[in-house]
Amino acid sequence: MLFFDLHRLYGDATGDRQVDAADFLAFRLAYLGVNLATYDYDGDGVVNSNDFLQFRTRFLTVFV
Ligand SMILES: [Ca+2]
Repeated sequence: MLFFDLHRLYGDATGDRQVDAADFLAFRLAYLGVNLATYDYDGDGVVNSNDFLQFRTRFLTVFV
């Protein structure tokens, strides 16, 4: 039997099931215009304070 464990946690760019400092570094790069798709929470084409609010809400969250 195949089992696929998929998860989606906004902010977890590294895919380790937690939103931590490494993800914050990636968010900062997105804020500067690098890799926008990962952190553009509202899909408006920019990473700005609205997206940061969503990131901050999940910061230090662990997906179990
Ligand atoms: Ca956005």
